[in-house]
Amino acid sequence: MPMHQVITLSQFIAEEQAKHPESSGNLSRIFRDIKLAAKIVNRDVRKAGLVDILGEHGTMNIQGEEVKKLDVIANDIFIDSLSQSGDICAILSEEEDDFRPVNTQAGNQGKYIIAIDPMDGSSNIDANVTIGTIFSIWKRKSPLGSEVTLDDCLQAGNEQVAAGYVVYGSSTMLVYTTGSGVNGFTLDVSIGDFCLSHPNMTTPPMGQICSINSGNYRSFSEGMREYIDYTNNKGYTGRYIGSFVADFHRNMVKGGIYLYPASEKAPNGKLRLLYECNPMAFLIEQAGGFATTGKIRVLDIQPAELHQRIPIIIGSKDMVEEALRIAHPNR
Ligand code: AHM
Ligand code: MG
Repeated sequence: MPMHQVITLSQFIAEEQAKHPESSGNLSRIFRDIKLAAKIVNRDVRKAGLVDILGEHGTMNIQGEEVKKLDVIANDIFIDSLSQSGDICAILSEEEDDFRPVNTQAGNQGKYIIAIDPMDGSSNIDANVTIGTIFSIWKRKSPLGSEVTLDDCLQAGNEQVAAGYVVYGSSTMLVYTTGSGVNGFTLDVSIGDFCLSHPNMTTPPMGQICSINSGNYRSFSEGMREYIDYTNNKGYTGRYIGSFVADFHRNMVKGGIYLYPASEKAPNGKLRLLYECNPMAFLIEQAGGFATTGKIRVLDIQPAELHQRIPIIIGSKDMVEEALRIAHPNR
């Protein structure tokens, strides 16, 4: 693409905003902060094997500083950056027990709440495997100026105004939706900016990839075991990285299905509704796919607690329907 045709994330967001003159620009400022945090985390991910970052959380590095693990570093970076703009009133992080009210000194004027999984797939960090960051944004219900409440934080996924992820893979990409399609931006390290590389992303209705931890096969329900047998007989390709962002991104691009069902070990599944499932469900629906627990559309769930886990089946529409038909015939 000739130089003059490059569209950066900031330009793209400004152009999108210009289409909605009534918008206040708050979301654009939040995206500016996400972009900055993603670039800083990307820098740290790219040197994750080096001494300052590797090592057990709590031990000292050779400069006598405390070593922080990458998931703790990513959490700190995103929280610091997102606390800056004044547009956010609370941050929920998968790394923290409770929600964190921010901008309280500025009079609780933030309109938005953001949930983040700062470092998804963290068990893969030490093995140099693709990891990611996931985010989900919605509006508070309580009046501006008042204290943010738990009720503000526990809203269904269909209330999201934006969601996205950053995937730190062989290149780093930021993919997001604000409810009018999905767009992907690749970090061009030579200019230090995210550039539009995947406009209007859609997922094929049918694919060939099935992503599931089949090590849990024996503790899945009979229906789920039957579905896995079916996919094997059909000759689907098994691909499972164990980083949700990476598995999701590949499947969205190529067509596929990701499942983390209930098992004996994880009776409610493993993935978290607010930090992982809702944002990815919003993205996949915007890309033409679907996400369900097996019983209910993910985006329709009323959350009961901040760290709620749910079973999830997500991906290409026809593949999700196929899985529902076989694994959950009586839903
Ligand atoms: P994390 O947020 O602590 O990294 O946990 C979530 C991860 C997902 O990224 C991944 O799909 C899943 O856990 C893998 O779990 P398992 O190792 O049980 O298959
Ligand atoms: Mg995660």
